[in-house]
Amino acid sequence: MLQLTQQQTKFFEANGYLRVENVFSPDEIAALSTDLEYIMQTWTRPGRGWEGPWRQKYLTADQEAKAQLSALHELQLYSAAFARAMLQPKMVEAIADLIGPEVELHHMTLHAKGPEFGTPFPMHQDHPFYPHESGQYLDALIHIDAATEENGCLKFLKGSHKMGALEHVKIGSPHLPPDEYKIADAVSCPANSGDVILFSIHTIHGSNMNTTQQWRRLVRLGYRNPRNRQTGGQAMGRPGIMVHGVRPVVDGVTINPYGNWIPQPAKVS
Ligand SMILES: O=C(O)CCC(=O)C(=O)O
Repeated sequence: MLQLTQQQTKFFEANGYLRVENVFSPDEIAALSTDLEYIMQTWTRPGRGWEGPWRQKYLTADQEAKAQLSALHELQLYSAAFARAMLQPKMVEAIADLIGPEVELHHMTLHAKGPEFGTPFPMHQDHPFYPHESGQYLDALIHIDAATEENGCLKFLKGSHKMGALEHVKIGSPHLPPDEYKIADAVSCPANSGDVILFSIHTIHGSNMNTTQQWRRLVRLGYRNPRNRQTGGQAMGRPGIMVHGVRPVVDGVTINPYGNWIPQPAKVS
């Protein structure tokens, strides 16, 4: 069943991103929010966020010293509500409309910007973090909290996905040269709690500091068409959960459910 309208699909194809409203119900978000509070108190410690020379361009010395981000990978390992979220039908069907019919989860990551000094993100593509052969890869940002101009909503360079994979500065976290790719040229994409923003692995994006008194909590899920082979980076070689359709046979891809862990042979006494 198609989840997206023709107009939404066209917007995504032209701009490389799309905000889909009310994907998660208030009850679903309340369950995710409660579990996230527990996860953040129990399993994460705020850190400085992404490093690199871009920080001097984006932040004053005081902000640079105080900037805070809490991040954690694979929240589905910590909470059943997040395990359900990765399969949430409205979200997964919207993704299948754009890159399917087969869709495989690649990863899930929390980005929670701390209050008052919530770390910004420099302009970048997600491609250098987990490069794939084609653009048949989408990131989905579940908005646990509303994202606004003041708390650091996402900002996109419209149509930049059409440029394909770009060379990034590899000092600290991969990012694009701040003088060439300016956050001021990007379009803000504020969103409400429960909305999902979809964007291509090639879309250039970033976000400003969170200057409000509350945390800004977004969770990113990376989804690919399983025919799109990964060439390096995070979670390389790890098979993901199929969230839409069935896994096709893909040349060069072997499914090793035990990842890189090789069981030791049993001891014979
Ligand atoms: O959370 C943000 O503000 C930015 C997230 C981002 O850049 C990403 O997920 O690639």
